[in-house]
Amino acid sequence: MKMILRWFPDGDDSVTLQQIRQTPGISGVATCLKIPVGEVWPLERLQALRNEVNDAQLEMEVIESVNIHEDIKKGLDARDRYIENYIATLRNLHAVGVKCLCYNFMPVIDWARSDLAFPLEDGSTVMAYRHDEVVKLNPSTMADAMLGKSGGYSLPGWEPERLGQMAADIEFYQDVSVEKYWKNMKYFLDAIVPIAEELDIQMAIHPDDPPWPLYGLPKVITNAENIHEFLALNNSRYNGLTFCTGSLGSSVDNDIPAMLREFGKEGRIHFAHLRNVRHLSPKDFDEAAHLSSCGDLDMFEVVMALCESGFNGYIRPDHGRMIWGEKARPGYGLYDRALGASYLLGLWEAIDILSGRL
Ligand code: DNO
Repeated sequence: MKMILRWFPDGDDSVTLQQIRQTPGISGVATCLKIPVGEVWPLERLQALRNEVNDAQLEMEVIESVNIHEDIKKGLDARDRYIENYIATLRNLHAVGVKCLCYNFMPVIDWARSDLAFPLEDGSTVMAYRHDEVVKLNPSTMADAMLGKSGGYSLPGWEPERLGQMAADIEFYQDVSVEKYWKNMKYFLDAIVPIAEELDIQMAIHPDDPPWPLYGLPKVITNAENIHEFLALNNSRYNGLTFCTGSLGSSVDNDIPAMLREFGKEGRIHFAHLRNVRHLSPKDFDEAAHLSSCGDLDMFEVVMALCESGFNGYIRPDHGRMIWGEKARPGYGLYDRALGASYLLGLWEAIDILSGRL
C-alpha cells in the first residue's frame, strides 16, 4: 500500500511538494495536467511534471484524472477520435511511469455540493450537500455557487471549458437511458482496457458523487449492484475502481466495509479515497474529518477491510476540512488531509501488526 496526497501543479495549489514530502508516510502524489478535455496530454509536459515531482523525492505513479470527452459518454460518432486521443495519452502516461489512472464516467457533472465552506461549531468549514438546495440550482447557478467559493483555485470537474455546454448537455441526457449509457461505457472500456493491460496501467473509475440521480442524468456507479455490473462490462483486472468511501458512503444504503471486502478480494480496487461523512438525512450530508468519531463511517472497519483483502494499491486521504485558518482549494488544504493521512497510516500499521500476530 502506498499513501499519497492529491496535488495540483503549475501554481494552482496552496500546498507545496516540499510540504507533502515532509508529511510522514507520504510516498507520492496523485496529480494531473490542465489540458482541455479530449486532447492528448503531451509527453514533454508530462516529463517536466514527473521531474518536478521526483525532484521533491516523491513518486508520480497516479494520475487523477484524465477526463473523458462528453462525446464518448454520449456515444456520438466523434467518440472514436477522442478514444484514440485517450489511448495516446495512456501511452505518454506509461512513458513517464504512471501505474494507475483515476477517471470518472459521470455525465456532465463530476461532483456537486451546495456549500464548499459550510461553517461547523468549532470554526472549521467543510463541504456540504443539501439535496433540496442542489436540485433548485440550474447548471449555471450551480457553477456560480461552486466557483464563487473556490477561493480562486480551479475546481476539478468544473473546468471553465465545460460550463458553457452544461445546460445543453444535461438536456441531451434526458433521453439517454441507463442501458444506453452502459453501452457507451462498454464501448470505451473495450477500446481502452486492452491498452491499459499492455501498458500495465490500472484503470480506476471514481464512483458517482453524490450516488443518486440528479437533474435526470444517468448515474451508474452508486452501489454494490451496479459496481458489479460495471466490472462485468470488461472482466480484466485492469478495469477497476477508485473506491471513494466519501462518495459511496454518502448513501446510507451502502455498506462500505462489505463493499471494500467484496471488490478488494476480487483485486479490482486500485486506488482508495478515504474520508468520513456525516449523514443529516438520507440525502443530506456534511463531509467530515477522517476519524471514525467525526462521522458515520467506521474507519477502523474500512481500513481493516482493505487490509484483509490484501490491498496493495494507492490510498489518499480524501477531502479535509479547512482548519487553523488555512486558505486553500476547498477540500484540498494541507492540514486536515495531513492529519487524516497520519490517522489512516496509524490504523493501517496497527491492523497490519495485529493481523500478523493474531
Ligand atoms: C473530487 C474528486 C473528483 C475525482 C474525479 C475523478 O474532489 O474526488 O473530482 O477526482 O471524479 O475523475
